[in-house]
Amino acid sequence: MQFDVLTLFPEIFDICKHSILEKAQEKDLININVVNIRDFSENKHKKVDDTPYGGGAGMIMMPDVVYKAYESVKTDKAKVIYMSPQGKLLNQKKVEELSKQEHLILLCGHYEGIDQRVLDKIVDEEISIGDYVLTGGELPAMVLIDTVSRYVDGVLTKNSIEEESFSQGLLEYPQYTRPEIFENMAVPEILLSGHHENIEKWRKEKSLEITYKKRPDLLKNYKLSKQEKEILEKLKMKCQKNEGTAQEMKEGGKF
Ligand code: 4GX
Repeated sequence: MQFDVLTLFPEIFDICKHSILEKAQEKDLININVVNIRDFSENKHKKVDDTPYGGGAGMIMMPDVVYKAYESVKTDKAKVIYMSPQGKLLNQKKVEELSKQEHLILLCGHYEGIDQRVLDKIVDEEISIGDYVLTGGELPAMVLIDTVSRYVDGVLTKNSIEEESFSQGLLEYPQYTRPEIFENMAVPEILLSGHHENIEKWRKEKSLEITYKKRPDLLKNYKLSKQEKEILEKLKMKCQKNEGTAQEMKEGGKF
């Protein structure tokens, strides 16, 4: 999968040269090409921004420079994404959908944004990573590359995506490793039993419990199996008995 990033701060993307993204690039599963928009300024001072028409604070990135940067990487198959708080919120479903694209061009705005005309001309989709304001689109573009790359064939082992409960709509169960006792706390006994069926059942229960307690909203979009419904009913009963957690559950839990 090809990622081209258009940015005024290419160094930020050095983060991609580590860990899983580094290995994915070495294996040619993904390619991350970072383009410095400033290289396309024909101005003798390499100017890339100017004051807004109509007045107001800050600087706006000029359309012609951004357009030239885009033209240097565009292909017929490319999808252009503009990272912006006005975009549709990124979620795991969107991530999976984007991973099916061959070529993404990610446009990162800085300052007060980019001249609307070039956005109208080249952007296919506007995406936000959350309802807060950042100083630029670079971190959002990194988040998008990171999450989408995990879905590209060969980047992760097959199991790690399948087992991941979030992609199935639930939160993860807790994990443990050596030592067996840490600060007087033992690893749950069942995990030492070697009984795979019971371990699976325990993990499913924990996933459901954690989702119910921490993010009950996720359960609204999750189709519960008969067995899962039973587990959840038991959980609810347990919580009603326990006054302390009951309040916590009442606040969030509707299903
Ligand atoms: N999820 N930002 C874009 C530049 C900008 C300024 C004004 C339009 C108007 C963000 C987010 C985000 C900050 C990236 C502002 N664009 N991007 N940048 N949240 O906050 O994606």
